[in-house]
Amino acid sequence: MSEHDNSRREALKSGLTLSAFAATAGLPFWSKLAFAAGEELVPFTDMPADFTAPPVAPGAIHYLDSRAITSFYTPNEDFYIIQHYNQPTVDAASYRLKLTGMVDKPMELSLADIKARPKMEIDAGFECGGNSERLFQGLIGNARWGGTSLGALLREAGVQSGGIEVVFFGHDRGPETIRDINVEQSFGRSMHISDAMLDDVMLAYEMNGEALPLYHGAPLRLLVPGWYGVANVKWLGQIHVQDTRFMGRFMARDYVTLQKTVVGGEERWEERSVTRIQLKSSIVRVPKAGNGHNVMGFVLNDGTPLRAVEVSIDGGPWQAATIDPASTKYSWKLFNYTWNNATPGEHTLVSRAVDVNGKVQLTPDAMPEKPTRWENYAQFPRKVTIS
Ligand SMILES: Nc1nc2c(c(=O)[nH]1)N[C@H]1C(S)=C(S)[C@@H](COP(=O)(O)O)O[C@H]1N2
Ligand SMILES: [Mo]
Repeated sequence: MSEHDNSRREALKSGLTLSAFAATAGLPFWSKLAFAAGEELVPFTDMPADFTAPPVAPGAIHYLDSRAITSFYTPNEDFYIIQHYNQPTVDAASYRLKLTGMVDKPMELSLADIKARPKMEIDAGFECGGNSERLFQGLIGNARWGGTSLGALLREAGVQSGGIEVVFFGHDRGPETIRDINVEQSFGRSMHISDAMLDDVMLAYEMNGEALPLYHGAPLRLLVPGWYGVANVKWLGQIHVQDTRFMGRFMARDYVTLQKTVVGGEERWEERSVTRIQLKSSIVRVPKAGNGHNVMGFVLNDGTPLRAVEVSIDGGPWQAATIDPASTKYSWKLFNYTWNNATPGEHTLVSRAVDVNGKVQLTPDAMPEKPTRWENYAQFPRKVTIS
């Protein structure tokens, strides 16, 4: 089976519609377009001239320069990095994953035990829940993750009745002040048991075919495809099943979206933990292509199949963009729109994603009132100058 057949099959599996395929047939893959030799990028005039991504450094966060996205898989060296405490070095040889709480069979698994379990691999892209226009969407990446099923492990351990919440603790720790009380706290996130049991949730020890790098949670992290990055607990040390909601910082205080909404006919300020990725696309690069231009970007969401990605130039009609056929259910979807006859001067370019349920990525004006900095999924108009 050729590589093309393979990616086509993957994409069909992911539910990309056949018409999206018909549209891409015979066109070069997005990634090949992006790699065109001697490619010249049109400058974004909405971006500071000196905008650069910082080099990866120990203990620091890292974001990428979204103009430089040229491959379906983000190289491990450039994948964004966020941690709220330290970056613990966990010795792989003595590593043990503890499974505790409301299970019939508590466990302690070595890395070898985990690797001996059936292996699964998934392409998944995600962004930090705080990713935004400020960093030109640089807190983002897409990788092939290798690991083993969380649900299968939980089933083997036997979750007891009443066990409704699965909590994931990392090895990283830091000081927290909670109502004037100082404690040293571990990074922790949780999921409802029904989400934790979903087929695609995995304990990942590989990233793009390499051992999981230190900065991304070596030797083991949780990977929840279709969810914001915060769900993917790095340096995973303990999984705990309990019968109450977990109220740690990253579930109950931080990464909580505050949004004005109507609850049973009453207007309320809803406080909601950041979970599934909201439907979002963004233009990130505009290279010259022969006599025309390519308008390139990405789509992320929770894995719901897409109906279309569209681009509008200077407020004109929405035009269908081509989706990279290498895309899979949970990967990011890179897209390209071929822009012909661009006239010299400044132009406004914007993309929007539409899913199979007819959900359309919102304009900034149509976004719900949402004063926190989480979940920035509005359409992002970009400005370029054609010389
Ligand atoms: N243990 C641990 N896991 C963590 C975090 C953390 O601070 N500690 N940060 C989370 C957040 S907020 C994000 S966005 C992702 C980033 O994953 P990456 O650094 O591999 O891109 O990791 C998540 N997992
Ligand atoms: Mo994050």
